[in-house]
Amino acid sequence: MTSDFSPKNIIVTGGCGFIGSNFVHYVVDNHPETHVTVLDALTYAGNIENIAGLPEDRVEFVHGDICDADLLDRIVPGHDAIVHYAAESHNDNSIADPEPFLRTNVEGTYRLLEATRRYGIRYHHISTDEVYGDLALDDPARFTESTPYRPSSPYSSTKAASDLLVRAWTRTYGLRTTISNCSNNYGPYQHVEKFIPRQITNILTGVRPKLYGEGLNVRDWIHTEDHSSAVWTVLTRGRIGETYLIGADGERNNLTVLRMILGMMGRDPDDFDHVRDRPGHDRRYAIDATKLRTELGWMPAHTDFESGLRQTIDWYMENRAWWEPVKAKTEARYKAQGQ
Ligand code: NAD
Ligand code: TDX
Repeated sequence: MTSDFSPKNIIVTGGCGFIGSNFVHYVVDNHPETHVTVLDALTYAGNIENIAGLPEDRVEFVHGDICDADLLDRIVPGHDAIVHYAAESHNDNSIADPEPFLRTNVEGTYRLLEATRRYGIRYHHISTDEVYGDLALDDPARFTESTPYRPSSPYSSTKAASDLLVRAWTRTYGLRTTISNCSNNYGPYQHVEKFIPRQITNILTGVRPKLYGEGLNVRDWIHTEDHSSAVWTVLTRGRIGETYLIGADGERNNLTVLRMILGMMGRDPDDFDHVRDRPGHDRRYAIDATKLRTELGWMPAHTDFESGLRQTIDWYMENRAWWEPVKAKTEARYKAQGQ
């Protein structure tokens, strides 16, 4: 039995990041009865522009840290749910310096769970398929909700730790929580440190795209709007204490995606550099979203990856002012790492 929940006033942590801000837009566009309070520390990955122009009576912005328990005591009362997106999210950064990942992803989740416990509200936890480690390229299997946790990187191990905190707090203190683990997102507002925007903006700035190793690693791509509709579905109709995997059958290897980008931007298919591989690089992620589809009836809308990618390229071409200020710094960081 699924339970129906109609949230009126939610806190979205990390609502100025890539996926969080897309979720805020999704709620504003599709659920007029719901007010959103965005809580975001505006780290290097957060940008207030991502939620600029949204109606003030629908969205309130609070600049702050999820690790700040006093701040949570001030803002959580009066809300009926927390949807927790805030995180340090980039694997390469976690390899270079794991510490902020421990703080935000583990301690931050703990602080939010404690606030949830104090005020008795609902909590939805945003997580990743990377908690399950990786699959062999020729393995017919995909991840399901019962796949054992086997994270590989500092990033994914802190996300796994945060998922386990949610489960423990749910069982021990009876918190009303749900968890979703999603595959690789693409779409507008993604930071230029990530694979797809990095390659698009490299081409736009005259830098050759950079492929790690041979580029045979497989990622399971989903448009970020489909992630948003799935999270809304789990928040409002998911069973308390349950985990739902989110994916849209979008497996492709990195070389294929890069060649699609090169082709769409009028470049030669070999116009890129192979660079140093990521240490511990996960080979393949693949999601089986049967539970979400059959139990809650969710379906993705963006099933054509090619047209989603084309729209994403257009977005980066039309929004240079959004990414140009951080591009050179991001590439300098990669260059120092040999990537
Ligand atoms: P992002 O790096 O683009 O955004 C993270 C946001 O969190 C930023 O706005 C940042 O300012 C904020 N933040 C960071 N530390 C904070 C703190 N201590 N207090 C308050 N705010 C803080 O990340 P993203 O790619 O949008 O990922 C969002 C969530 O989705 C993460 O939990 C991530 O693990 C998860 N996820 C991401 C993907 C993906 O493909 N990017 C896939 C599955 C799950
Ligand atoms: O320049 C690059 N060249 C390259 O070949 C970069 C930045 C990446 N890659 C490869 C590494 C991965 O195999 O592309 C693939 C995708 O890389 P990322 O965009 O860094 O994503 P990934 O490491 O797969 O993790 C993403 O999906 C799961 C998100 O960043 C995580 O937050 C999410 O949990």
